[in-house]
Amino acid sequence: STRSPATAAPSNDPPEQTRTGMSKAALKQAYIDNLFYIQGRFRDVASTYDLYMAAAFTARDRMLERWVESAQVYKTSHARTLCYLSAEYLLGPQLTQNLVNLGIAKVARAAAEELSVDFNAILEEEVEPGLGSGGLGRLAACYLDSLATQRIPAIGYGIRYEFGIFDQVIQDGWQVERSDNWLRNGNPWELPRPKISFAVRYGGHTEQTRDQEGRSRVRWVPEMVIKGVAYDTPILGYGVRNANLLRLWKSEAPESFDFQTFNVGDYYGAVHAKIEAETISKVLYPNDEPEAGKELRLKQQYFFVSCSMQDMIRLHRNTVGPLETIHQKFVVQLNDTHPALAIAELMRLLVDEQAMTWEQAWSITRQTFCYTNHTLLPEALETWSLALFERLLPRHLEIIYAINQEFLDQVRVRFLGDEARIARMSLIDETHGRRIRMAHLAVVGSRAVNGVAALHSKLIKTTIFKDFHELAPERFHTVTNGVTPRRFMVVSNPRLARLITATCGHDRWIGDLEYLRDLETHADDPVLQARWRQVKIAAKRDLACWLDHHTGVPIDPEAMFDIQAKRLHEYKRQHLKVLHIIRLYQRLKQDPSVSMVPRAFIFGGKAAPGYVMAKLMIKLINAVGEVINRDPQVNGYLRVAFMPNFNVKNGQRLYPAADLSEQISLAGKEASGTGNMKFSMNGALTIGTDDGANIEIREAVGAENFFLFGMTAEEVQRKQAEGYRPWALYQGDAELKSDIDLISSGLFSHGDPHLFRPLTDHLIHADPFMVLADYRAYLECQERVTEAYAQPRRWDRMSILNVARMGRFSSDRAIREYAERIWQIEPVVLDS
Ligand code: NBG
Repeated sequence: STRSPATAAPSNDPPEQTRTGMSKAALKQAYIDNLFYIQGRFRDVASTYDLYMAAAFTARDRMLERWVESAQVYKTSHARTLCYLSAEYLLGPQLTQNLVNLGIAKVARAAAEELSVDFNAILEEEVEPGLGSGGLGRLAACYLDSLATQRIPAIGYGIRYEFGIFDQVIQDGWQVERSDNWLRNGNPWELPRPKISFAVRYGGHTEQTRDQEGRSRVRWVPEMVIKGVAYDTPILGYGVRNANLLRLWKSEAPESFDFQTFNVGDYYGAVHAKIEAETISKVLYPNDEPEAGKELRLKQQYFFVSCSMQDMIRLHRNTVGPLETIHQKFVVQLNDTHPALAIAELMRLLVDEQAMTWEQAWSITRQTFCYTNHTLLPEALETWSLALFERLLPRHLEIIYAINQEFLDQVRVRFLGDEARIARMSLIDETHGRRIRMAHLAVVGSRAVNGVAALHSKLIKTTIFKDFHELAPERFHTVTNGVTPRRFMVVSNPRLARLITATCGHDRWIGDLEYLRDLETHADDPVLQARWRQVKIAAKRDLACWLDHHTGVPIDPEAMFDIQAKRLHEYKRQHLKVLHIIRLYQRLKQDPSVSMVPRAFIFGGKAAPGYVMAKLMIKLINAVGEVINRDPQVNGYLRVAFMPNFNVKNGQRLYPAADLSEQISLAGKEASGTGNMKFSMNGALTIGTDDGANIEIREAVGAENFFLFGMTAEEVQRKQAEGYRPWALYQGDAELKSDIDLISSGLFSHGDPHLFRPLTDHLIHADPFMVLADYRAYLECQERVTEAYAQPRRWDRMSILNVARMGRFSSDRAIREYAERIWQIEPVVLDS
């Protein structure tokens, strides 16, 4: 038997399995062992942190077994493999998720409890890797889960930021950012791979040379060389033995960091160079921060893309061999344009370093890449100033010029003499002081381009990529986003998961969400409805308790929980929600006897640190909340709370507790939305515009189970073309006017009429996201919500049907669509 530092009940597993056995006895023994050998602690003196680490390592040992097995099978079967390139992965806490995917969530909890370990306290201890800012990064994390679950061999490549998305605290109603030092206690889920590292070069110049055969070649003489080191995190699938790899790169100074490479004796200069190298993977830039002057961000993008492409070539060499077939072995998916430089980098590696001809390299590259667009907002479309780009990546600029020339020549032949079109399609924007258009590079270098919801995919073909669509319509696809039901149902809402399993008589829905349909026939069953309501109220009680503790706002769990949680952005229109709250407030003040369904308005979300208007919106929400929550005349009916630091962990507290999900972006602006899916899967009803995936959710759940309001994307376009005049709307609607005027009166700002003026003035005079145009429709729709909520049985039925019909919004479905229609990758089954 094993040397055992402490006694647990003897294991039933054979001795060789004590390290990875799944029985309760084996888990207990492993837990005690890990506490001893990894944390150097015995039970009595172990802190919650020690207990968490021991639990994490106990899970990890079991994951590694599957991971190594997967790697072996993938290697020997020469499986076609996906490389998912993303600057962001918003993973969320790992422990429960991994236990669920190992299939030992229950037994592990029981084992911990037998050791008198408070499992919930351990979970609270876990710090989440916030390596993303919002939907895009979270989507990448959901896709990792589903890639493994769908048995698609995949590597996720990204950056191991030392500081993830900032932690948000609310002070005096304002957002204050705190750095997110998520690695300070160590990260039990990652394995450093110091031997997997690549040199990454920056700056300098290029030289024309000739190789032995006399062919002309380009040599890049960089000014700075750093190195990227791999840190691997295993990603388990659910209900399968497959495990995939998330490989994140950390930047370091190269080994040759010594006094030779720098001026002899310049010790401080050498240290400075080391710091500069380490800075590259230091901090995440939220993707809604403006690019201007973000030289470091361009360095980051190139850094991870270069390491990843070099790694891909290395893996191909190790397994398959001839470079000419690399596009048969690998397909690279670009998660937005942040990794689009990979196209130029692969060209450089093939042509300059592997001596391939340009034609062959381009043919391989064009067959390797696929690109997903995630936004139509012009300010979010990445461009880099040519001057900056040239200074940092002189060779890549030449490559981009060459790609552009070849491409534009094709366009010229196809559309004779249409020079305006050439200018529009060029990879270089000459109209705003020469800039490189990353989206154009991504489209030109990819064989498939897709949007993330039906409407969005239609819009990219008619707006930003119209010319490209006319040139090559067959390249455009659509894949509607999805989210993983493991994390967003099983992990975050165990009560609901249990009820669904009991009602359906199986838990197949966890691995195939279409099985939720089995709930449909029970939608009118009063017994299920009663239980459904109990599950919801229990989640609401948990959230109310958390909010009371963290914000001091007491909330009645019986109230309708009306939640808007997402990044703060004008296009998402949190201020439209605020106008609704103010309207209800005024109605109650004017007539205290008016009948009203009690509502708790709960917000959550971070604003980009430099986005002044978004930060003012946070202040406004809190300011309105302060007045309402303090006013005994209304606070039995209305409560407003702002959940600080909305991240994956806190999101998991919100989704189960929502009655109403607010998805109120201006039509045409929200590419898809994924929070909309998470809420609906947890039984919230949606009030939403005709935007993004809302449209498909409404189709799926049935129009009668969805609260639709507002203009369509077409109406928005038409109104904007006609000339939109918010001032007239403001003047023409007495209630709207008085709601806005109440903000500017100073009521919510201790008498200061100036504080919110930038916001109210902007609404009245510009209103780019047409809050005023949708205000009336929104209020009317909210009346319908109130009416429905007042009929509990009707509401329960709608809620059950929402969940029952959400199968389509599993990320498993999305990944299957990518695999079949875009990647042409087959699942690899591991049998044992
Ligand atoms: C976001 C969109 C969301 C969408 C996610 C995931 C960016 C650039 N885009 O609507 O705003 O759900 O991507 O596709 O973050």
